[in-house]
Amino acid sequence: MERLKLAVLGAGFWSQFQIGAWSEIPGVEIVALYNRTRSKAEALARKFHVGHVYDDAAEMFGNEEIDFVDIITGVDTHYKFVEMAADVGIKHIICQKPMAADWDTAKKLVEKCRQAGASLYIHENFRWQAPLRRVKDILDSGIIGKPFKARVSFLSGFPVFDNQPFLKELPHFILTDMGSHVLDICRYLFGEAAKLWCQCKTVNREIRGEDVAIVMMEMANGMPLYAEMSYASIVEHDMFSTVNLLVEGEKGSVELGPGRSFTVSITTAEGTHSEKIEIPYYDWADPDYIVNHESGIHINRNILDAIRGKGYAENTGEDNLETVSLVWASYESARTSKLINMKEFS
Ligand code: 89V
Repeated sequence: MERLKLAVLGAGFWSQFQIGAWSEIPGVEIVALYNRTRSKAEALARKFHVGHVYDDAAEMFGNEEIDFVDIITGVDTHYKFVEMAADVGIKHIICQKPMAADWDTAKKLVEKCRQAGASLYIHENFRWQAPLRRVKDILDSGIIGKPFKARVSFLSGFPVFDNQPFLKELPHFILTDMGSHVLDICRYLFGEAAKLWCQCKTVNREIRGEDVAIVMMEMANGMPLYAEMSYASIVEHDMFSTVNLLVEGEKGSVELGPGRSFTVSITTAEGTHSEKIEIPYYDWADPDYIVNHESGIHINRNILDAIRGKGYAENTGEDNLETVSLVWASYESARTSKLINMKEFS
């Protein structure tokens, strides 16, 4: 199989896990690594045997033969690097979530790739977590019947700011960081939302943005869905870095949790059946984030297959824009205390 040439932009906290995930997939060669601070790129390149290192992205694009890029830089630089890649004619561009720091830039970014004829993929990995794939299979199997309500929760007190200090400075934190994941999971499992209402709070006074949000949705099929997310929770079963959920259907229910037990339970009139989803160990992954880091392998494989023309990518820029619209509609609702009709949100 011909190996596709990948250039990675960014050598911060998240890059080591994304590169680790690429290292598990045959058919990819990371030819170059760019980072603003060269020494960080050099250290990561040594660890993963990447041949060329740059601290000038334009120089990298000029020198290297590249089939696709993976942009894992700070959110404020996503547009700049996506644009740069599209302008040099790269046809497959992966960008870390959230794709942009605000709604207008997100729309501009998707439009830029559309005009350039480049396929944009957003690295929205949570929906690829193995326990969530299992829940989706169970829902699709019909065993619990038609779902009539659901709750999706992320409640954690994990010191996320220790590893990613920039999260403390974000003017909008919980919905851009975790909401991107939680709301995308809601879409993955239950389709699009028709209406939503949101309330946000800041509990931790050391951070700039909010760290708690609840989003009440009416899905397009009429089902009510309660989504909650918090980095201020002191709870018995911390959920970092996955979600817990309960879906009730006409013939039973399915539950994921408690906490990070990766246990999926199906309850019907016959009783409850529980199964624990085993997550393999990888030496490049952080055990605290294991289910999250492992999901990177699945999303990367899905994107790679799409690049090779085998199947379709789930996380395209256009698809992810729907998730981003829920994030910003939630902030709008929290700001105005109003119910948002998604058809009117643009
Ligand atoms: O996956 C992420 O977006 C991370 C974390 C789950 C740690 O909040 O920022």
